Amino acid sequence: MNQEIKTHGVTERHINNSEQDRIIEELTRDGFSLVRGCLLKEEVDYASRRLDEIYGAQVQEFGEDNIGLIHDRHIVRSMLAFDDFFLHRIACNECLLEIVKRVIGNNLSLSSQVGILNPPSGELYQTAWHRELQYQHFTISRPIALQTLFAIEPFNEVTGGTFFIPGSHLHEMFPSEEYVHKHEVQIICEPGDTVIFDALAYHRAGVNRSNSIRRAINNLYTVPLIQQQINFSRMMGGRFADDPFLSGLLGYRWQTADSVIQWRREHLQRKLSV
Ligand SMILES: O=C(O)CCC(=O)C(=O)O
Repeated sequence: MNQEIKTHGVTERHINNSEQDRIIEELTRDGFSLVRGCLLKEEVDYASRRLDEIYGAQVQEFGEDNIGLIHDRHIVRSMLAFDDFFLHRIACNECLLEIVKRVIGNNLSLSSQVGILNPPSGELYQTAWHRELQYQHFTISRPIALQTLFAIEPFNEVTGGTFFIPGSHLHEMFPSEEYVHKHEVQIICEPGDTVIFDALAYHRAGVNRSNSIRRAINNLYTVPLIQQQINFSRMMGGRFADDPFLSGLLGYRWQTADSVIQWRREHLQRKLSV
């Protein structure tokens, strides 16, 4: 039991009434929070196998050399368009989706879903510090984009668990080298655990010094002002278009209208169906 914290002259303070509140407080203050046990062991095993299979098919489709040329080696893209498991159990995971909705609102879109197959001792692009909203040096009073990073293998010092700079989503500039060395924090967690983080928080993959692949899955949720990286609704070919939430998540609802008449028709249809 923690000792009660004494304060002096404090008239406003944050009070958490649930575990979800605690995670949201940490996420908004530090820029990231660890959520334990989002997947069962058999789901972790399934995700691991399917990541390798889908990556194999994507490499075959595009060519190993071409994937290398665009620095996309060891990256699996848009798994949910190939296997509903990645839609229902990963993008819509019940441990995380409620938190995402509470923080950025119900109107949201999935900008990208990516599998990362961090190879042993391999240098991935992601080992360099970055924010997911790349080239952006602004901050914002409320989060507009969140990520969920699922550990499919153990994240630790040897496998190269992800590093974060606490509070970096609240500052426009990337900090100094001294600050980074002093304050970077490595995530240590088990398969099935997930880091939820603000897409403006600086992070990087650690270098994998183990003998095996460190797999992870990264989902980027945004307010629908931000364009999707890959058009999931087109890839889904109409599936889930009638689902009130999934039509937004997959981007059906936020498509740019082709004409004024189409825009008006869509709005009329929505009005009439309420
Ligand atoms: O693999 C990791 O630990 C981090 C991945 C990452 O930085 C990213 O996908 O943007």
